[in-house]
Amino acid sequence: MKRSVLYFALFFLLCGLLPGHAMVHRHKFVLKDTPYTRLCSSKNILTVNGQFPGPTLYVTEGDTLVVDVINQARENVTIHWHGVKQPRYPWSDGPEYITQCPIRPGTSFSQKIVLSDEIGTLWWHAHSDWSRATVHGALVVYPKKRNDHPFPKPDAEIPIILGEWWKSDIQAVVDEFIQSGDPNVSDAFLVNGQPGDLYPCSRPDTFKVTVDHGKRYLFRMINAVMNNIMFFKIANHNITVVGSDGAYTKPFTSDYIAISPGQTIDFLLDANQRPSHYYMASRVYIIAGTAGNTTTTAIIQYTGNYSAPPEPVLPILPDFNDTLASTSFTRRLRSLASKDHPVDVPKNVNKILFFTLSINTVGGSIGGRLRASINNITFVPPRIAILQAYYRRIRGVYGDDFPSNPPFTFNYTQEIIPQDWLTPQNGTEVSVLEYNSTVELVFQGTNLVSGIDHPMHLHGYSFYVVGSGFGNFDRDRDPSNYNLVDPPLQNTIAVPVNGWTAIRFKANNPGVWLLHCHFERHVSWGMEMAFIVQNGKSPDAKMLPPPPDMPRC
Ligand SMILES: *[C@@H]1O[C@H](CO)[C@@H](O)[C@H](O)[C@H]1NC(C)=O
Ligand SMILES: *[C@@H]1O[C@H](CO)[C@@H](O)[C@H](O)[C@H]1NC(C)=O
Ligand SMILES: *[C@@H]1O[C@H](CO)[C@@H](O)[C@H](O)[C@H]1NC(C)=O
Ligand SMILES: *[C@@H]1O[C@H](CO)[C@@H](O)[C@H](O)[C@H]1NC(C)=O
Ligand SMILES: *[C@@H]1O[C@H](CO)[C@@H](O)[C@H](O)[C@H]1NC(C)=O
Ligand SMILES: *[C@@H]1O[C@H](CO)[C@@H](O)[C@H](O)[C@H]1NC(C)=O
Ligand SMILES: *[C@@H]1O[C@H](CO)[C@@H](O)[C@H](O)[C@H]1NC(C)=O
Ligand SMILES: *[C@@H]1O[C@H](CO)[C@@H](O)[C@H](O)[C@H]1NC(C)=O
Ligand SMILES: *[C@@H]1O[C@H](CO)[C@@H](O)[C@H](O)[C@H]1NC(C)=O
Ligand SMILES: *[C@@H]1O[C@H](CO)[C@@H](O)[C@H](O)[C@H]1NC(C)=O
Ligand SMILES: [Cu+2]
Repeated sequence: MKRSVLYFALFFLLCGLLPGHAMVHRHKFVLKDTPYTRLCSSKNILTVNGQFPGPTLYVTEGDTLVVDVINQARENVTIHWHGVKQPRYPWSDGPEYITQCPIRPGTSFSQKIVLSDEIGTLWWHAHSDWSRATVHGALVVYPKKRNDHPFPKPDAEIPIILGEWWKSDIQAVVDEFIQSGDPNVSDAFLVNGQPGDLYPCSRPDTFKVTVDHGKRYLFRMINAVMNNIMFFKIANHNITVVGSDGAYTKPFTSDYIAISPGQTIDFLLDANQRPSHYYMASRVYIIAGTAGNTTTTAIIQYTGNYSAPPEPVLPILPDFNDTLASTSFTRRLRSLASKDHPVDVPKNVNKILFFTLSINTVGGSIGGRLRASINNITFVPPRIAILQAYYRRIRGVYGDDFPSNPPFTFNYTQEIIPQDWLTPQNGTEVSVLEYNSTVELVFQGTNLVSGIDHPMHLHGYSFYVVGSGFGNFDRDRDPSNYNLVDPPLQNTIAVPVNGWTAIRFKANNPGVWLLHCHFERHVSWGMEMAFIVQNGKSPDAKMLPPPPDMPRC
């Protein structure tokens, strides 16, 4: 009897079912072309398991996922786990030709996704060409003790994924855009895959959330849009932001959201208004041009017996070009920095990097073919993944001379830029960081060709956003205003147009990690680079070996 109890306990222990024990979850992702109809027309899109948006995965803090990615489509694909640090295990991170070669049609790759301290909302998406337009989904990370949130317990939770729809095949859009200047703008923005009431042929499928008066809802918002920071607002309701990028934030109340592509925002909605139907709406923030007529909507619908208005109330979003609305929302994000959720901001920096972010042209004239660069280097993808070349010491794939500073200092935000500064250099360079170095990286937006915000995303890490401002970063003046007390912990941060943002992180995750703008067109133009974080001395500070089924080039 005693013995069987022991076996029983052992069984549970081994299965990881005892509370506090990390679980391994297995999933299958089948990539295939699937017909979908939007805006009155049908086309085949690349999906995971036939779903658009793709499946939501649920895990608990510290768990591990094993996802068998099976490519039954006709194109190369890779999958990235956005915001998962993958300690010492860059092999499953996903960016094409950085950490892996593509998963070719008819082949598969079993990806191990290792969570550590991430908590809240993250996501996954394709990281090859523009296939993330339709290949993406939410990754929800619960705290170890379910409902042990540092905010009031929500009665229900709702993932909200902002996306985009092109009537044409996405590959055709990319092919055309590589030949010409700017990509065609999409034909619709989406909430959870649906354009909403304001677009043709969309009304019956508009996404609806039913709420009970007096209850509280946790919205897990992901910006999976390709090329735009988005404004979002719910009519007649304030919201309380409680998390971003897989970390808690100090709660704050706002009547709108600005969210970068790549970023996630968790917020609470108290259903405390007159029972009715209300729109939630989202549209682009852009500094030049026009937003066009692009508002995507979903509906908050109270339960109960009342007469609903003929149309839900539409919220008034910030002006499409309201830079202050975008940057001031982002600047309100703060870490909890509480006893239970302390911050660990690096204080003594021993590696300082200063990266300019520019739009460029080939041939040096405005109107020439567009490129983009970091420190004046347009990234040229290698033919073999950098991680594999690094691990196997294959020479000639990349250089390790990525400059810590731009080639020369000038007024980066000045209005008139000499034409002969506009052409960048090409390169496949990495920046090498010693294990455990404490890094400060200042992004400086430039006005080359034209200034624009850049949502910068770092793989393998979360970083503290210690400061930001407009104009040129001033090394003598600006660091004294850094927030080292409760800076937000992000993996994606919008560098303001013609401004700067300073981040800090400790390089304690060895591997090859991509840094890039999360505007897809800027990546296509070359706004990316990679870090190699060297191994430390102790065995637990070294990269783990690759899995046997690593895709080959
Ligand atoms: C891009 O837009 C132009 C103008 O509307 C159109 O003629 C062209 O077919 C579009 N290209 C793709 C790939 O959809
Ligand atoms: C575009 O504008 C028209 C006219 O104002 C309006 O009826 C339509 O709903 C708008 N569509 C979107 C997506 O904003
Ligand atoms: C939202 O917050 C603003 C400012 O805090 C306040 O003036 C307004 O009354 C609030 N609205 C609702 C619907 O609670
Ligand atoms: C809803 O309210 C109306 C008027 O207040 C009433 O006539 C009707 O019976 C109610 N219906 C239900 C299902 O309670
Ligand atoms: C935004 O655009 C409108 C219309 O194009 C213009 O009148 C306004 O001055 C712009 N606002 C800003 C802050 O640039
Ligand atoms: C840089 O250029 C901007 C825009 O022309 C100007 O406002 C600013 O004063 C200049 N800064 C310096 C340090 O010259
Ligand atoms: C970028 O590099 C090219 C080639 O060396 C040079 O001509 C150009 O002036 C540089 N531009 C800037 C802004 O550094
Ligand atoms: C960089 O590569 C592009 C082609 O991708 C080429 O057109 C351009 O001339 C190259 N620039 C330099 C400075 O070599
Ligand atoms: C790295 O830093 C941590 C503290 O932040 C320290 O505990 C560890 O010993 C350091 N490791 C090395 C190899 O320097
Ligand atoms: C798919 O990936 C393989 C391996 O890297 C490469 O040789 C091939 O050119 C890729 N195909 C396309 C269409 O990019
Ligand atoms: Cu950018």
